[in-house]
Amino acid sequence: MAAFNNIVILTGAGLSAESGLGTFRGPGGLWENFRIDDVATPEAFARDPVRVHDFYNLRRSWHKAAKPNAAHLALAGLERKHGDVLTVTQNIDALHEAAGTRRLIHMHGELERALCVACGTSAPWNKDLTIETHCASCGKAAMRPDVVWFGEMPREMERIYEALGACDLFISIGTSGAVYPAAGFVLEARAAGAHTVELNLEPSDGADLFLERIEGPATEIVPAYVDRLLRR
Ligand code: BJW
Repeated sequence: MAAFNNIVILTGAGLSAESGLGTFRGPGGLWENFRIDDVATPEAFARDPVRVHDFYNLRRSWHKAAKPNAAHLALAGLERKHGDVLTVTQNIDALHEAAGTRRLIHMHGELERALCVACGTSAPWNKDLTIETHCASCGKAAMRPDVVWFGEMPREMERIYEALGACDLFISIGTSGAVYPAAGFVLEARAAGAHTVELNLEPSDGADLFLERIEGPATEIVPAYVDRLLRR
């Protein structure tokens, strides 16, 4: 059993890269072909909802073909064997769930949910969304992807900060550290006295803030790290 009691794991797009889902930043990232200001802000949706729906419909179509990879499976195994693990993902895909992770927070929302702007109802949704899609609850055609755009409040922040304040191991995986508040979690964990580890293809923007760093593809370094943890 691992020598740590309370583990918080933060994941980002790099975790799902080897499942065929693109990252945002860097060469070949989504932001090379789409402008943040066109597709990932509430103002963009107000200005041109069709363009934003097209972006997320495309992402939903990629998502249908994606399967959890060895890193998702290793993290689900860690939760199963260790117990006190909270996974906080910035990813809107459902690959953690598909791998078997149960204690999970989607801080940036979920691709397979739709949110009614008129009545606030969030519901599972795995088809294309359009400006004509009606809310099953209030009947209005006011649906948007249930995701968190720039300038919006990420989900379940109170629960996340509480877990960070009580953790003794914080593991950050496949995230560039470019987006807040997630990029600041390492400092919260450090303030709580936790050991902090970054597992990433390359050093993130906040790499120096971590006490331990391992570089490489998630499907290699995550299963190896989890094995090591469980053997301690
Ligand atoms: C691999 C790999 C492999 C590749 N193996 N690794 C403080 C300072 C300045 C600005 C702000 C600030 N606080 C807030 C802001 C504003 C803003 C912000 O952060 N702006 C920045 C540009 C600076 N933040 C917000 O607006 C957030 N809201 C907010 O702050 O509310 C107020 C608040 C205040 C206080 C407390 C709490 C709240 C909302 C942010 C919403 C982000 N939304 C997006 C899009 C929506 C979802 C979607 O469409 O999918 O979320 S943007 C996009 O970036 C997406 C991601 O979740 C997020 C993070 O990206 P991620 O996961 O890190 O991916 P990449 O591509 O950046 O990095 C991938 C990494 O993987 C790379 O390092 C690769 O090397 C690596 N990699 N292959 C291992 N095989």
